Amino acid sequence: MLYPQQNDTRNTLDLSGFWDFKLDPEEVGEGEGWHNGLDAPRTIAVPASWNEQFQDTRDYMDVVWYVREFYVPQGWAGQRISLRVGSANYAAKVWINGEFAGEHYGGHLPFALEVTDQVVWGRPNTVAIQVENKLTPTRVPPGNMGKGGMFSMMGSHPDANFDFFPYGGLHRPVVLYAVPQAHVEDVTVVTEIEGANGIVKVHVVQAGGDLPGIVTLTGQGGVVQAGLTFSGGSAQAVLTVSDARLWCPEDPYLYKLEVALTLGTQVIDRYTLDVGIRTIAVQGNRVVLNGKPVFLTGFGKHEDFPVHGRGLNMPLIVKDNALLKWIGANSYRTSHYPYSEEAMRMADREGILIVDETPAVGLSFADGEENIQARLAQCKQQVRELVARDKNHPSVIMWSLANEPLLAPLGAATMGTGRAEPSPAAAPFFGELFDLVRGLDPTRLVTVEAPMARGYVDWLSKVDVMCVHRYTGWYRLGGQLERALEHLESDLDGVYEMYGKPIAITEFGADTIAGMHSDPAEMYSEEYQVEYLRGYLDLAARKEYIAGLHVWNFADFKTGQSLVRVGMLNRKGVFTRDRRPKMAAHLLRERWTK
Ligand code: GCB
Repeated sequence: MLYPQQNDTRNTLDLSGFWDFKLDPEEVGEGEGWHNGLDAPRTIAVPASWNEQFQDTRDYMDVVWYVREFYVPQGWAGQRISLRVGSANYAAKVWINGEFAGEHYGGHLPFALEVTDQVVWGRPNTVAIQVENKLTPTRVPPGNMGKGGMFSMMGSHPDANFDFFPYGGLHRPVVLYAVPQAHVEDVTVVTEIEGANGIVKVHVVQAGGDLPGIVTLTGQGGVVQAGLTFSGGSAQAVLTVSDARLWCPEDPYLYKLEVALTLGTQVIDRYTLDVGIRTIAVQGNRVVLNGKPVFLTGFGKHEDFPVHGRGLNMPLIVKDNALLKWIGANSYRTSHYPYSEEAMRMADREGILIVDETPAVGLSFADGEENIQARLAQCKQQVRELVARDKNHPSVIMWSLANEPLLAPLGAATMGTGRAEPSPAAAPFFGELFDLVRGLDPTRLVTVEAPMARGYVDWLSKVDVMCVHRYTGWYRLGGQLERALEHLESDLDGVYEMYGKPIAITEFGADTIAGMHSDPAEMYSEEYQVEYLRGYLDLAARKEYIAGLHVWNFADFKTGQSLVRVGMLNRKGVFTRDRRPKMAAHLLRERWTK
């Protein structure tokens, strides 16, 4: 799943802008032919969530239609044309000129449909996209789970099994793109280090032809080239870069890789890629980048901003990366779903280490085999699509297969009450996902974020880094920081004793209302957030098994309405939703930029 590219052999046409838009709560659109055009539409911006663009659509979770026209440029004649949707949340169906072109299930990951035979030339084309964002128990992530739902307990509205707002819409650009008949279909790059040399292994898939190719790597140390001979549509090359300049947070150096398919001296297709030469591993208690220990500092984040909702917001990506640098963070997790490809490219450029998470948040194992299997099928699809999309980003160091799966019954898992036996269904479920991801990508680390179980869980020893979430001092022992930290220490020592793996505390935080102060510190005040975070940082500094700290959250973010989310916000951000620092941001900066 290559990112569409514009160069001398390929073209892209970004269909971002104003689209016609209409709600279809009765789901009559397909029967009434709305794919040919909308009667009395309103105007909506793409990319963006629909929820905050109008007053009456905030909680709308059903079917909508997006329609617009486009011309195919004359210069594209003879090329293969596809329509690519960066992210349609949740399910999408696409029509071109009234003819069904394809569909996709699952938000956050791109899909492309070849439409060469459906487009017309010399007059406008119509593209219609039906998007639907229902919250159902069999989706990943799930919603409307009834009594087993984590947030339904608090009467959260909309009834999602996670706290971030379930935005809907065309969240990332819709792009029309053209490639030559014989073209580079896929490229996979794996890097290794041998002494001072970088080894760049390139695997290329060609479609629509059988041309020879050439792969060129340019950067510090000069130009390295190798020929590509295809057999059965695929070819490999191994390039050695002497005295390689390695990619790392302090020096995120990117080499330029070009793959070209050639006919004599003519280049028929070319595709270029940024390549960071780096390795990632776990050694003992440490995460090791290029053979050197790296301590993860950073955050869990969200794609979230007023009005845009979850829509691609390029200035915000730039701003957030600048704030990450300012505060001394070297990493973040794409909680709780894959972020935009633009965000991943920015991380490559800025040297930010990414824990790349699938959309599997709020998984339950208590609602029967049929539902569990339905979710497993989607988790597998999401792992495949995520690895296919992000496999070449040097920034991506770890795959996160899920966030807080409820391995044990809810009460037992979260509060330590009742029977806490882990659900037997979770072991084969995650067993399959581990096998799948390790087969697709043996080069990166893998984790499951904070499985909610008490006591030892056998299959968890498959993770490379134990990522734990702790709200001791907030949801537990709130307001009693001293006791909370004592408790936390013995709790973490216990986890380390059980698994013997490096531990990263990948969520810890306290809701904080910007501008609220108290002395002595009390919950919700800026002082309390500072003391809480300082306590965790000090503890982590004493524990050599702790390999990283991700504060929850980088910024305040939109949630559903519930008793625990004042003003529809999770306020655990160290920045406000509009990116103003709270006192805690200065504390982290002081600690992390030293
Ligand atoms: C968690 C979840 C995260 C929530 C957070 C909270 O454990 O992983 O999605 O936002 O707690 O603030 O309650």
